[in-house]
Amino acid sequence: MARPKIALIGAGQIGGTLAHLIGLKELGDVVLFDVVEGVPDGKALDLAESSPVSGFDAKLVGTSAYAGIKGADVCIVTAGVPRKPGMSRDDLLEINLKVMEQVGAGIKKYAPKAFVICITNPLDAMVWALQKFSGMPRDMVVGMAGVLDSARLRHFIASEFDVSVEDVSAFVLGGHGDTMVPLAQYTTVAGIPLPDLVKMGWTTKKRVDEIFQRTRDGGAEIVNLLKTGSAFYAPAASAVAMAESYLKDKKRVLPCAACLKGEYGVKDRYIGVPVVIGAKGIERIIEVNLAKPERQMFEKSVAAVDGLIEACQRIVPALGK
Ligand code: A3D
Repeated sequence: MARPKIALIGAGQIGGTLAHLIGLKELGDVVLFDVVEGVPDGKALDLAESSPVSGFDAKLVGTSAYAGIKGADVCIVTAGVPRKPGMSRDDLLEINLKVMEQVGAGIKKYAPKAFVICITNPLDAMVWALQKFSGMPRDMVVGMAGVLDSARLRHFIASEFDVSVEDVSAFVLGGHGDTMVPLAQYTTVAGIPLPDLVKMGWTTKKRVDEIFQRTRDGGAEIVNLLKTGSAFYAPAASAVAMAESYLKDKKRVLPCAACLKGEYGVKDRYIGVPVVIGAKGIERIIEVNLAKPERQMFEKSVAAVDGLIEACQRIVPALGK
């Protein structure tokens, strides 16, 4: 069977890291696409030259022509600009919306059957716009944010308790921004929920709240340290987990920005919720019970995403139809 074709639209920090991880995991052949000529070709060649040493087989090519993504099975979109210190994700909206218009048209024309993972910020609005611009089925267009936000929380919890990250699971729901909602009762160490660990004296409620806030600020913490650009290793690893679940029909349960059709009382909005990703794309949206304070935080998060969607519709009125 031929290897799957994975198109990476945007060959910057995340795009290059994605290509490397996809090669190392032998998930498929990679096409790196970018508007800056030479960069995708240079990264593809450099990575291809690493393959004999690392011991993986994958065809890696670069292109600045959308025809290069023809027939891709998966498209991962990072095209656009990242934020700088002092900027919020929402400050990127106008410029990245124009980029989504071009990317949506390119995917529609050359890879209409692909499973599309959007990473470009502000995530919940960009993935919504990308689905509209591409006209692709909603269950085949998904946003990466929850896997990353949950991974940050898992890392912080594992460090706090000095236990393996493998034994920590966590769910961070809602929009990918300051209003994201970490769920204490669904954050567990070897199945023991966080509130029980507080009762057992492993930590305090105050400390849990600090860790939750650090998770919400996780992106900004890295932006402030790097000074130029934003996080890329963990975002790339998170998107690869989603692509792998689709390509191998693993049916993993992952928090992703999915287009809701009434679940959680939300319609026609992309928002972070647990989903099952398999060969049919988003195969199921899981509606978990939210306690009152979490439900209120979730609704605040949805309202923040609504504000971004309205801004998109003001810039491109056709999106309002
Ligand atoms: P960067 O290294 O700047 O790469 C972006 C690439 O997009 C550059 O190589 C650009 O040349 C390219 N590009 C710009 N316009 C176009 C276009 N019209 N068509 C094709 N390519 C284009 O950024 P990055 O890789 O660090 O981040 C990419 C995006 O991901 C940014 O919007 C970030 O804010 C976002 N991001 C999201 C998360 C989430 O968790 C959702 C995390 C980290 C970064």
